[in-house]
Amino acid sequence: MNILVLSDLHMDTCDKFGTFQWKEMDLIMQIEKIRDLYSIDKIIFNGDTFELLKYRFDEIEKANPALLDYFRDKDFVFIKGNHDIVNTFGIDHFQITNSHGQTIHIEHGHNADWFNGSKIGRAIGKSGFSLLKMLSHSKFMMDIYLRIVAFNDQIHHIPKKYNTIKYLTYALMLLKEHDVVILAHTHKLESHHTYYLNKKKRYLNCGSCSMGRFQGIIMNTETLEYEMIKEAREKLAIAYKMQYAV
Ligand SMILES: [Mn+2]
Repeated sequence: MNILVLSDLHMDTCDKFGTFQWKEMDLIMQIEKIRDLYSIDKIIFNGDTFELLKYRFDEIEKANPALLDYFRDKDFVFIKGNHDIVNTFGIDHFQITNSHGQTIHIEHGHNADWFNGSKIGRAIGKSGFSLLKMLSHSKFMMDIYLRIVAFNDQIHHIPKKYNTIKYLTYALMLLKEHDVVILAHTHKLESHHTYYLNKKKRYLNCGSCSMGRFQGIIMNTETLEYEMIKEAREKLAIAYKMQYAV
């Protein structure tokens, strides 16, 4: 089976504060192109598909109706990330065992963070998210919350992608049990190989499809051979211009 793992689309309403920066039909065509080219059997969205910490789901849906339809029609797998945890659909992780008994473990990776990965952090996060869930029923309260998040975003943070060792450490722990671990969350494409008890281990990070980029991992689940896709938005724009003469 060939799988395509994509993540961190951070789908939003495509306003000036958003980081999705995809025209929905362009993204659908890009996914379909890869699906045909590599004979993909399953497409796995490894978390943060939706930017639900800044936008309401119905707002995102209204701005991207074709993409939401596309997601519903096809046999896609959705894994939860920290930005779409308030969403009701999506699973915590996804595992595949091939005919050799090798396992591929796919999860978003935010459990490596203190906030999401420790008992206290999780408790705070859990109550925060249940509060958010309650708020999301009230448009008025949600609007206030979204304004606070937008303000908080302007305060400088070191992005996760500049400190990825934490996630590599977390992946190494998972690799004691699994042959392949695919995380996301850092927005950095990565691949590392190592050996444990005479078995080859692979940690991959599928990068991000936000900001109009197209990054991901294609893997043959039997041979564990993989390819990393990295297409810059400029290159994609040129390809579309040539293909559709726009
Ligand atoms: Mn994330």
